[in-house]
Amino acid sequence: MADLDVTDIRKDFPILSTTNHGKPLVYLDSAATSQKPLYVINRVSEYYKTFNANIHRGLYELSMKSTEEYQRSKELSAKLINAESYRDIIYCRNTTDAINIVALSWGEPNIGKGDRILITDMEHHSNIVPWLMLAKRKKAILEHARLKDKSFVDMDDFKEKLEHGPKMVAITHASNVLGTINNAKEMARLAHKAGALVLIDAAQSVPHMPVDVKDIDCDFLAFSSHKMLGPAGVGVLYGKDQLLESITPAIVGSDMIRSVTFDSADWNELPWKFESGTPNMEGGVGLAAAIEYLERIGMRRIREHEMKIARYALKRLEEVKGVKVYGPGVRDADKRGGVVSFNIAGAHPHDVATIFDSEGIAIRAGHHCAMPLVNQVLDETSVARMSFYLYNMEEEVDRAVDAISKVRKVLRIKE
Ligand code: 7TS
Repeated sequence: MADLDVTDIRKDFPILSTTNHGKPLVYLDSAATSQKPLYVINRVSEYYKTFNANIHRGLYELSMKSTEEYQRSKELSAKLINAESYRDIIYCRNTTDAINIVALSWGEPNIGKGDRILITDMEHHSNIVPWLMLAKRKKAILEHARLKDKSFVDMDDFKEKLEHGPKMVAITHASNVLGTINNAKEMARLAHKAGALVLIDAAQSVPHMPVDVKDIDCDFLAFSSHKMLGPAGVGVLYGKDQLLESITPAIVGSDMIRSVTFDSADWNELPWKFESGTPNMEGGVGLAAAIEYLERIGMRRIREHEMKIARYALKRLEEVKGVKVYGPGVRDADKRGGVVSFNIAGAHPHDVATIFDSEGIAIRAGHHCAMPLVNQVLDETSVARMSFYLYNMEEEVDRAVDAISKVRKVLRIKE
């Protein structure tokens, strides 16, 4: 497989030629949100300039064009994750919203007193809090599978907790702190054997690697457009057709209704029954462009590139004294994505991020919305994190490693 031509790719992203504090920008925070190529920017602009109209409402050409393009976006999303049909693709606001839709629409009528929900110790708040609140409302039990080597889900513990018979197993496909990529297929197989439904938080996997919902055989899967070159404000919830058919939406009104009287209402067909009110039409059109762009490059090649750059970063950081790296090590680089969290002995991660910023380098520091993982498992209050995407280069890792010396100098940390 040919390597990515990153120099060429970078030309598509105007922001990557800007400066930060007078230095060429090094953007290493794509796990928070990705940058956008001109192809996406222009497509959104074209939407506003040439076919902006509300979908499913107008009997005029503009509205038909807008409806068609929105529908096409769903077809592209379905194809990207190998879903059977656009019917199984619900657009919402983001991954957080998608998980909340499941916790409310499926969870409210299906979870009762004493029922169990199983997550893992490496979840983002978005895949903890909706379940925690549901469990509190219903007097249900939220369990979490432990980690092994502070890096991987401990499969013995996971299996043991499956024996408690959870009704829902909700797991992240890729951790936004450790970089670990979980074996979602095997975890889903085990969870189904134990009688549970399976939700995959794919916020950090769909943007970076091929993901196949039929192969994983998950019941639900969630991801966000803004982390995969698309506009913010669009999230994707995939669900198995029959399951979605059987669920009553929790949020109701507007276009999701088929018929209504003062006494009753019934729902539109899938996927529209889960989309109440005017959706983010320009966002949907932008996401379609993002998917086209990603697929033109190829998800497998993007995965290979990120694996290479993460391996390079791990190796470079290993050489620096006093730097602690979290998650799978270099030897397990094939089991991790392009997220590398680290700390420098004697330096608070917020100071690290501020000094990196003065060098033109954007990284994130904090608990990364995974507080139970960072505080209780890693035993840290905060970690610094570099995260890579298809437009990052090894030279940028070098600049980040050089910035560590600057951190030491500014904070007067001895070697
Ligand atoms: N799940 C995972 C694994 C995530 O990394 C994130 C966002 C979310 C869910 C929520 O996505 P949203 O689009 O609904 O916000 N993660 C991060 C991050 O690592 N830094 O900023 C946001």
